Amino acid sequence: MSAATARAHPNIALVKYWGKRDEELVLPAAGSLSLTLDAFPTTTTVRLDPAAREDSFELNGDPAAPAQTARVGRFLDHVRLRAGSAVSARVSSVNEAPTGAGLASSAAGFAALATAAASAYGLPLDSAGLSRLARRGSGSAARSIVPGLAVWHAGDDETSFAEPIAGPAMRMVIVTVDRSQKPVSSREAMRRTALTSPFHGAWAVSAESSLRAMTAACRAGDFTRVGRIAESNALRMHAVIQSADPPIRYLTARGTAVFDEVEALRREGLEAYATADAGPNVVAIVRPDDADDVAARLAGLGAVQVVGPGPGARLVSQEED
Ligand code: 2P0
Repeated sequence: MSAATARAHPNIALVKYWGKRDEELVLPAAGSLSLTLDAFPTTTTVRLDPAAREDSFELNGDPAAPAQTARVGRFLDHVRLRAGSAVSARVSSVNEAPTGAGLASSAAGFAALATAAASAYGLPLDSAGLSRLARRGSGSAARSIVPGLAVWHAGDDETSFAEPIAGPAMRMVIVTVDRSQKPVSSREAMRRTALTSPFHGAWAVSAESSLRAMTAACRAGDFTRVGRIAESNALRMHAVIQSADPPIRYLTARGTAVFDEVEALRREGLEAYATADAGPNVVAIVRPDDADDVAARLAGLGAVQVVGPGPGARLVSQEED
């Protein structure tokens, strides 16, 4: 019986992915760029089980919810189609992200699952191939295949994968202001935004131009430009999300207070920029030497944690018959 275990980490985007050009292939409306973190890994084992009639999925020691199990099963169907296999699998996953911090992400989950499943089903894939495969599970997972800074090209099915890009040294200060479940999933909110926001087209055009500017800023090692573009891009994403009908507001007053404090820090000469994903929590982007000072200043607004660049997805172990 073939089995493989892989580990992957979540990522935080500096240019956000919001909206799909193709739902089936998970092709994004625009490219994006992120930092894979050195914290909160997901470790996933895929064990082929010829005796099993269907796939099973256990998360942190308990059977996962039916919708999650079905999503894992659909991903494995795609792997089996490519591998020419009809064998079911037992999947078990351990996620080390604190509940509700917004980091128990599908990015780390599907990057680990893609890496483990490719090995267990005998699909020999390089990093670009694994990134394309992970993308089919969850778009942002394409980026968690890659260590550190990753640029995910919008591309087509063949060319839409993430690859590493050099950039300035940075740390992120995660400020968790609210641990409750988000009201609307990213997938559903993206769909609603694309279908109902009058600004969606402008968002996609602006995201591509932010990505070009961000790529140049990364290559130049220009922390200030990276931070400015990231903050502006994050606020534009939240603006387009809020413009959906019915509206979706992920940022709350407590998160906005973190944006305010980050701006106040800049006025004082401590350079930090803010970003936020599809949830209430905010992340400050800082130079490594400033991380502890910024974390101390933001600690009054939520639970803070400093994180840095982390490894790409990798196999931890493999077993063959
Ligand atoms: C990002 N997010 O770039 C953006 C910013 C959330 C806000 O990628 O439908 O879970 O599985 O492809 O990858 C969240 O989207 O969506 C996301 P699917 P995914 O990080």
